[in-house]
Amino acid sequence: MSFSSPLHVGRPNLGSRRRLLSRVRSVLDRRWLTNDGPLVREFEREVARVAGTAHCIALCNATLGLELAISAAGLSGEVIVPSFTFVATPHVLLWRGITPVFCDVDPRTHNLDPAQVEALVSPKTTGVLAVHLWGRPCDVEALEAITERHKLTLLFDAAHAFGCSYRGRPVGRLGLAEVFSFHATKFVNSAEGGAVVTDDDELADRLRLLRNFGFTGYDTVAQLGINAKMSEFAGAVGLTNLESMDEVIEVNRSNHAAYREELAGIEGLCVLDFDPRERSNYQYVVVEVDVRGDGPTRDALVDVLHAENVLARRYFSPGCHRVEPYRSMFPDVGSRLPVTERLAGSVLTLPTGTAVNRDDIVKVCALIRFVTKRWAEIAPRLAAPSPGEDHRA
Ligand code: T4K
Repeated sequence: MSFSSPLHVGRPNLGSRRRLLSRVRSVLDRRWLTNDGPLVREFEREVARVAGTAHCIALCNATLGLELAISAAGLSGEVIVPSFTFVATPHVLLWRGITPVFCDVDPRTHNLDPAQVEALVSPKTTGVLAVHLWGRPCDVEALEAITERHKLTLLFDAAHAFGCSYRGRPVGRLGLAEVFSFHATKFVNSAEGGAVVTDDDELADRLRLLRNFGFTGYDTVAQLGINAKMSEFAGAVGLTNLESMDEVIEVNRSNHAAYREELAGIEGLCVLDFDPRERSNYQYVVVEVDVRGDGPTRDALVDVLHAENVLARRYFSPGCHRVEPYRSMFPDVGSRLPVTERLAGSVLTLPTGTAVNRDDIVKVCALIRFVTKRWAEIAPRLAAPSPGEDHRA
């Protein structure tokens, strides 16, 4: 049941090679490689069209996108943020000298729990940086009500949520601004890349200045800025991959359905679902492992899968509050994050995307079914393997 080559989470989806190479040739012909080139402009128009926003500011990655968004929005002091996320989310706050205040998530949605957000608002709070984890939108209405009540800025880390919707509205139009990632592992990628989208004209102007050193003209610099520009080569990859976005969503949706079908009825395993009334990108296949009786833990299951070349990931373990520098800064914060602690120890993500086919999924699920069902026999053999013995099915 083992795979001869590794099955990855995050294998890039690649669009038409012919169209990509033709775009790359056009970049070389123009000798215009970066700095607001025509392909990046076209990419921005396309992303803004999908997100339904007035502005899209393309950047070299989402981490800088988040950093520029919090800077352009004028955040300072404390910002409320989940710990159950990729470490880039709190890192950008600290990088800007802002204290991340970790808040627990809702066990059902894995997104910020609005009631707990409100309880953490202090006189130093200037904003909430919420994450649409796995592409499933936050409880935006509740977060909007809280941030309006306390006059806070609401920003969304939408790194996972390009192409998704919230109550029929495209993700992109929520809060003051939202930030997408187009990293290689995202369902639409520009190799490395990100974008801030917003309807706010002034914020968009500030972001455009910030990403280009603060230049307002040919040789005039009006303010502090940085280099966060997207190159024309990334634009070429992004535009090409955007053209096959709908097909990728269809593959992801069908892979997700296959995992649900093949893992159905396995005790202690639950595949996270997407709201069928919304548009989703199905980028992640997320499984919660709840140890029952003799069943394996999440970590034991991941170890077995890795041994068989199925490189499942423990996103997002152990939770940002448990890694440096946050662990030393806030040693006791875990006590108010019980759901985060539980999810960080029980969630795994399985390979999907266009590099994974139905046969792969059937094999992966058969392996998981075998291991969970026969764990009582397998576990002792893994703990003390005797010569010539292994756990392979
Ligand atoms: N906010 C959130 C909520 C995020 O999840 C992220 C990024 C960000 C913000 C920041 O966005 P960016 O600044 O990156 O645009 C990966 C990605 O690097 C990261 O972008 C992503 N989230 C995170 C969830 O996953 P790692 O450390 O897991 O990457 P790595 O190198 O282990 O690759 C993941 C898997 O993908 C591997 O199994 C191999 C495979 N892979 C990867 C690359 C780069 C390939 O097959 N081909 C490739 O080219 O972070």
